[in-house]
Amino acid sequence: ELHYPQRLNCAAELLDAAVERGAGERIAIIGEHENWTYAQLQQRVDRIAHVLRADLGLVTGNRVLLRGANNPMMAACLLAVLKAGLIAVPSMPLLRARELTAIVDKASVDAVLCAASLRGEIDAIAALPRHVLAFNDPDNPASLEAMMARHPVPFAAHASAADDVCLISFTSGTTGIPKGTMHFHRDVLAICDCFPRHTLAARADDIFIGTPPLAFTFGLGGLLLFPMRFSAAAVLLEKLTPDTLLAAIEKYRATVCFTAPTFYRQMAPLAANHDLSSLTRSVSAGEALPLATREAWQAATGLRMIDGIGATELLHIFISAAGDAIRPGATGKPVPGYHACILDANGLPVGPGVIGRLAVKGPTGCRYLADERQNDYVHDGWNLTGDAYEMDADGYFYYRSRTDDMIISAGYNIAGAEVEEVLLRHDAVAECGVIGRPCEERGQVVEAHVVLQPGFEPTEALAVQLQDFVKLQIAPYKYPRSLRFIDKLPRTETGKLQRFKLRAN
Ligand code: 3UK
Repeated sequence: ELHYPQRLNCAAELLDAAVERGAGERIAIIGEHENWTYAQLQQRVDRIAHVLRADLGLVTGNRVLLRGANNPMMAACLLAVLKAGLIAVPSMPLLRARELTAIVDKASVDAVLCAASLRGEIDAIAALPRHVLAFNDPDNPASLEAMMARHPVPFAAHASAADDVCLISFTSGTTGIPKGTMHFHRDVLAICDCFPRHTLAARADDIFIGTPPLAFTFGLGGLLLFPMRFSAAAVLLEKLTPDTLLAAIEKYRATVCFTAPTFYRQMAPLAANHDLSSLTRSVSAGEALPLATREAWQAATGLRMIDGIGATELLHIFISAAGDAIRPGATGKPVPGYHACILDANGLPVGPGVIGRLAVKGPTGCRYLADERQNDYVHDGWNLTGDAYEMDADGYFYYRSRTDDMIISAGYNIAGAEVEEVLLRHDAVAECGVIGRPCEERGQVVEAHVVLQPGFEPTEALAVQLQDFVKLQIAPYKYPRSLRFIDKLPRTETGKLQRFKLRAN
């Protein structure tokens, strides 16, 4: 059970508290061009908070859209919005004017803080909010930096209530339409006091690194909130690739890495070129972690990966396992603080070995903006995820598929992830996505979309070889009767496969 005071400002609790406990001179943020100590970060945050309140005249509860890649100023802006008692609405860097317009409208945005390099799509919004300020733009006299220079420190944190909304986060839109979820000040602290405290055992000498954008709660937690809660350091870099992430782990001697399974899959064969001896924990989330990827990363680095399922609705990871508790193939057990169970179609709990819908209860939970799916998603404090899961007799949870991705072919239930897992073990396969293609005779047929490793040709013979490969390893009715070669899988900015796009192909 977590208990927080009724008056609680999460940014003050993370940042000011770190300085007060003596972390002021420790490095908080490591950027491409600069490092900031906790005291330096606090000064920036306080000046930005003054700009928001004094210059823009924003008042408690106003909503501020944030747009920027992972860099120190983006982090400072986020914290300043929270500290000033405003509501942060982070947006993914690759979004276009059309999608931003929908977010500005849906979240009733009052002001925008935008990295100068990403300003174009903001200016293309027809009904722009009253205030738009650019940052990372030091030479522009109208920039946020110029305005900051005119303000003193400190800024007294707004005395928020623990259950004031401070964050509106949009889901990745794996199924097409992003949904807004609202979170309280206490939720922001609660995620810091669950997964990183108990599963990661985060410490002050940790250096966090990874790819998820701060606009995605996976990145917001892993690359900003968690490190601050433990007086640790965060490396914030833009535009990482598997190669540059490996180089950055080596350069900054990072200890904890957060990224998606595809990144680990691509990094594994390159790992031998780098000294990764500093790394002690590698966290995979966002999508199911195939066993083949876990094994490849472990063979390359000696590290046992920490898989964890999280969701924007719940803010961060709620089922996971680390160290000796890891059971390959399973996501893990509920993170201390959370409870999970599996429900049948009638909403009743099922026992071990039965696939059903995953339900989760804990200190964080979903309130949808505009009530969109509230009643479908939350029953009695239990959040119903869109995931089909199975439990074993020891209480480990195994991912099977998204509930709406379960393939039903000739009466059989087939989880695409299981077929993908087998295909990924074939030397010719770099990446793959398996879907159900509607078919008159069988209802659906299993269809694999395969990206080949360099050096392999997309021939009919190879397709047959891959189909036979699957038939030999799992029940033959699961093999992909249809197999297509493609150059690249469609993914969201958060690294998730967009199966709906494969289905539309
Ligand atoms: C899927 C996983 C299997 C699952 C997220 C960590 O992904 C995050 O949030 P989203 O709202 O998506 C949630 C959905 O993604 N998923 C995530 N992790 C796993 N499936 N194994 C996993 N390890 O379908 C879930 O319902 O974009 C992840 C932290 C914060 C997050 N927001």
